[in-house]
Amino acid sequence: MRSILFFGVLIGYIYCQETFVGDQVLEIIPTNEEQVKNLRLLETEAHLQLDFWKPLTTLGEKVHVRIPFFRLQAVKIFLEYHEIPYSIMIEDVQVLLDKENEEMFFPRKRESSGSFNFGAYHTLEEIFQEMDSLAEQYPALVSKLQIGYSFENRPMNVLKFSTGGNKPAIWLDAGIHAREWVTQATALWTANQIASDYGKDPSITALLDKMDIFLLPVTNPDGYVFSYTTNRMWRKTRSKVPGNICVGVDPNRNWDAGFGGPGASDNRCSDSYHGPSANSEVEVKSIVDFIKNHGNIKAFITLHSYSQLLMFPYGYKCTRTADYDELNGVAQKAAESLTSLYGTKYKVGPICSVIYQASGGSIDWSYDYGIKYSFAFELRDTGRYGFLLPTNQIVPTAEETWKGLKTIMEHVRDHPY
Ligand code: 0X9
Ligand code: ZN
Repeated sequence: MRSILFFGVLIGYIYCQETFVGDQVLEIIPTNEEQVKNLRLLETEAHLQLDFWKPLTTLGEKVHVRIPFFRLQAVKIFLEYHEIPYSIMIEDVQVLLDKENEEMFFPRKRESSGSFNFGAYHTLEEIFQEMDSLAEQYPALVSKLQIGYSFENRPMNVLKFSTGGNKPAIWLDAGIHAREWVTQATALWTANQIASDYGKDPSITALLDKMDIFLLPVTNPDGYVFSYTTNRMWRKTRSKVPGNICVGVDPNRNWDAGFGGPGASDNRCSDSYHGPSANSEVEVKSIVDFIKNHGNIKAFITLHSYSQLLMFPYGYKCTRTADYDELNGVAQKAAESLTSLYGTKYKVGPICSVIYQASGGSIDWSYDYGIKYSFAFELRDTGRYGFLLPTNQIVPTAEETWKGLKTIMEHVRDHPY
């Protein structure tokens, strides 16, 4: 029975899913300006269909790029001709995908207890079911609200953790980029943790006695479904414009913060396309409206992967905010606490210096809107698996991230403004 099921799934997968057989992810570290220049050239060659997992920034900074199998030879010849050193980070992307699929299809539910398996990547439906079940299980603390619909009409489901009334609140979202699967999974684990810690963990109890938490585990539901069913490497939304072949907008270039500036693309086909106008993506607009209507959000935290970074504004410009010292202090403490669990090292700093200049990002908007405690995490790993983090790392990632989140939340709780 099991094997029939397995082959059924496998055949379905072969026929529907885009394959990445023979695709490699290369790590390239440019060591002089000439190499940077040549890499920029490579970047602009759309026909090569290069997928920059970690884009080119400056001299000495790592670049991670997935190269389709049929372009591999040409790209390697180019790199060798220009004496640009590279190494193979992932030998065959499809091998990792096959492993992920194998892990996914069987142990999604713990068969004996029937309870949710947090150490697996779930379908959107399963995630929504688990959110409902948390609200059922903890009716005095957890409720579900819908803040809007995605482009393809999927609900934007938020969990509210509240001991009553409308208190000042913390906003937490994950999965704005579809393929960053460990973030949606971490958010769900976190939801369960918050609910079960209330009344047991004095720190979370004190937090929830003073503040509410809003958690949006799947910010880009259309993209998530598409990455699950069709193209595991999908990043953007799935919005369509009539007459245009390229689908989707990078929802983390679509916020009204330096919109259309450096680090965003005006090419519809690019993975960092900013969209026709700020808030053009209904998913982004729904969050903006919710935050504005709420009127009392004190922290805005967003989960991305990968790279192991804890960042704060700005990304659209490279100047320090007035709150640099405080935000840097909190982030350092949070990263220290995160590292204390399993030794996972994080880099801390403003987006522009830690990762790259990028405009239209969510936490820049939230900060400029007046939400001082605005942070972005880039969860595990640093490239060994990249977006294809094995399922056995989901729970450890969530556990360590929780340490960091708690440190930030405690600071927010104890520093009202
Ligand atoms: O480029 C991004 O949007 C983020 N990196 S990712 O690899 N997850 O795509 C960086 C986010 C920085 N945050 C903002 N620009 N607000
Ligand atoms: Zn991201």
